[in-house]
Amino acid sequence: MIRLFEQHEIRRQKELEGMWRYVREDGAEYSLPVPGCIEQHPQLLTWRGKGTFYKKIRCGRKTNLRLEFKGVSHTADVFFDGRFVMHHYNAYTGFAGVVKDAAPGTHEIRVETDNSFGEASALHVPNDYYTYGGITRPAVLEEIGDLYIRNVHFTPVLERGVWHAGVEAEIENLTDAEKEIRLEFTLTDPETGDVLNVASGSGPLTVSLTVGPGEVRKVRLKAAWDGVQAWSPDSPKLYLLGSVLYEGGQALDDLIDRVAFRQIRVSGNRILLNGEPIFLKGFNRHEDCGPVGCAVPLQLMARDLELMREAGANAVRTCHYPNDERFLDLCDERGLLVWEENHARGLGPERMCNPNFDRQCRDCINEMIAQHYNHPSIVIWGILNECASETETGRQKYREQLEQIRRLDPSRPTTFATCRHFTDICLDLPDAVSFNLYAGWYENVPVKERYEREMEWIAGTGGAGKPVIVSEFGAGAVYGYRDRSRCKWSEERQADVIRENLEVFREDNRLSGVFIWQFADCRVTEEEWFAGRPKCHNNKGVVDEYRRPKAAFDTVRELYAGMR
Ligand code: ADA
Repeated sequence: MIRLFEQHEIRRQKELEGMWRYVREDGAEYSLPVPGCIEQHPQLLTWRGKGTFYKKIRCGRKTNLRLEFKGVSHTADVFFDGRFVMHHYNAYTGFAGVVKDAAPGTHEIRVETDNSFGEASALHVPNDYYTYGGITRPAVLEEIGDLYIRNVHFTPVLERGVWHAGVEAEIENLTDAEKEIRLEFTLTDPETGDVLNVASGSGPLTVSLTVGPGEVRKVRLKAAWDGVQAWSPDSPKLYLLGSVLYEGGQALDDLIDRVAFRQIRVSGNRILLNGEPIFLKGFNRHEDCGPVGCAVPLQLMARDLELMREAGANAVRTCHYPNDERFLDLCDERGLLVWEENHARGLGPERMCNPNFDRQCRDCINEMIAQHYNHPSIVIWGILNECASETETGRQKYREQLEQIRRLDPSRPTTFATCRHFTDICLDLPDAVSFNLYAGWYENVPVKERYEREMEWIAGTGGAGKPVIVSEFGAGAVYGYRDRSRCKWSEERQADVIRENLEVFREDNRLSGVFIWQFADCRVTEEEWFAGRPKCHNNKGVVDEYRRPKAAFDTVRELYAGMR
């Protein structure tokens, strides 16, 4: 399943799930599931490198084909019948390409993949999580005509108590001729089937336009709608935004997305959702789940959200990369608040100066925002977790990336999680200040004291007066290891550390949110210092990699329940 709702009634869409042939660079052959991680295969448990996926598809008639991959780890070159279609880097964002005039009959899709580390890859590096390999998220094949809708963005705004929304669509003309078209946008309540009226009149919102030969044309409209119900964590009301493209009265193409009316902004040191302050009680969550690796299926995503809810959380941070859209769809439906961030973890000044760093970050941000813009659950964009925000080189990159985000989406606040305690020089740049603090774990000091020093320091920086979030805190425990001495790695010690932290944070009105590191244990790369982690896992999950709750799970449940 690609999304949690149908995206097309006109365009034909087929998911390319199933078994694909996979040939490793040394010639070894396998049959592997898509979506899936190569590491699921017993002979590929720790294998890293190049490999090629093959799939035969059938075309019933002559048509243009749009091929979309939601995630390939981490570099992909796609070919159709041997012809190059597209190149993409980064496992955590999708990409698409068009093959014009495919003939009826059998065709071959070939995807050359590479998940190795090296100079060409600035963001996928040995890290405190695992870079799996394969076609790890769904892949889709669509039949499109000569004109199609590439994307539609929906921006809700509350103006003098009335809900308006900006609608911005991107249309591509694949022909050599100029085309006259009409676009129609409708909002439907998915539960009742009722169509919402534009406040200024009845019927859908429409616009006529000309699209030049080979042009990608953008069009922007704005309207107020009647009878709108706002989206909030308690009442996550969603609507279907249907966009239809007509040429000469004939419906050629459509795109349906799910949208909602909600507004998020920062005022002073508060984050406001529809004008009301919110407090984020969250978990950091990696996409990683025992034997399925990062290719987490829908039922396990849903289970993760059930467990988070059971623990009393209302928020999740998609550390340290954009997530599978089905997870975001679930958050939209359940009213969970999401901090989504671009892909980068712990890159020092040297790695930030990799010649590919800027471009790969820019692409990741462009794709993350283009693809996830309409999710109401995303309330904050993050960048560059624990990178070199204490250096001038770092500052320039933080500034550029935050500016890029604001250009693409001024409707959401921004932040980044810093660990450059007392040395960070970038806290004036984002809308909210976030810091990772491991008092009681890496720093063997009382939490209260350490936290107060941090807050005092922030108050004297460019971050003063902004909302403050503790973006990470926690401790490690090996599941099942109980010890009455409460020693390191015991479940007891982890529960103690989390308790001490939450007891301090819950008393402090200055905070706008806290995110426990982390929801579930995840696999780490067996290289550099990460190899020292017990079981080659980051064991700070309050559930283990099989989602078995540790003692800390109940501690979180108890303390989150009593927090505002
Ligand atoms: C950092 C980092 C996380 C994780 C954590 C830890 O704060 O942001 O990705 O590595 O530390 O467990 O040490």
